[in-house]
Amino acid sequence: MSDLAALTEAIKKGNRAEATKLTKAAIDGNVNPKDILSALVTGMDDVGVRFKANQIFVPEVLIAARAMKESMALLEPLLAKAGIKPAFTAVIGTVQGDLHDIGKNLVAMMWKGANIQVVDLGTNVSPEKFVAAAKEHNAQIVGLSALLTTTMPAMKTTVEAIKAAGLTQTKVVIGGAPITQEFATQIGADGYSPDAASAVDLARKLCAA
Ligand code: B1M
Repeated sequence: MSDLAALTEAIKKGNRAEATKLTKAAIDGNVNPKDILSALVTGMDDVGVRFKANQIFVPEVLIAARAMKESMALLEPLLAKAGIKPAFTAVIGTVQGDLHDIGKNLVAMMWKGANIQVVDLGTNVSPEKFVAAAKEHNAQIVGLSALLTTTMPAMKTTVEAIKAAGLTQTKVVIGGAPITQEFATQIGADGYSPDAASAVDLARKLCAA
């Protein structure tokens, strides 16, 4: 017997033991992998909504993301076998000169939770490395994070490098404590997101277009 509603609840609560148990039960019960994935994503979507509304905070998001990750590890072989692919691919990193990665990691986790394939380049990432990874992985979206006012110019350089490389279909989204929509517009980024949950909405919006 499988219970997808309970699986969604387990993700919402970040109960990884329950989430993996229910994922295994669903797999053993031959539930369509797509439906299992949908139950997991619904749980993470709810986490995103509550995080945006300041009803929960970073630790709860990390705990839910860990439950999601462990369930996904069980599900991934089945998804691959069934030919179910992630919605799209994103490359993410903290820009050159900047070593802050907590916010960037949150965005990466939320994107993964939304069934987006994420290539995480880490911190202190040069514009050239972003371009090379976007090309290599055929990324629909590139996410740049910066926490320092002194590294904000590296976002501009990276946006310019992506455009100069001819990656006109690749959307660039930016975020981080000192970043604003005004700055995003000024440097020609395709979008700005104030938090990790909104970054999911933004990626879905930009990549559905
Ligand atoms: Co640093 N640091 N730090 N730091 N640090 C800040 C950012 C600072 C504001 C502290 C202060 O002075 N009050 C200040 C920056 C000042 C400025 O530029 N205006 C600062 C400084 C000055 C520095 C150093 C220069 C200090 C020094 O050495 N003299 C140095 C720089 C090192 C470097 O990067 N080259 C430095 C170092 C460090 C540590 C290594 C000690 C550590 C980082 C550890 C790590 O990341 N692994 C650290 C930390 C922890 C902080 C604070 C305290 C917390 C940052 C954080 O993780 N917040 C920070 C002060 C503060 O913010 N209160 C500070 C939690 C995280 C969840 O939030 O990253 O904003 P945040 O992410 C949010 C949103 O911004 C958004 O989503 C997340 C939430 O949902 N978001 C995105 C982030 N990226 C996004 C990308 C998106 C979309 C949304 O799309 C792609």
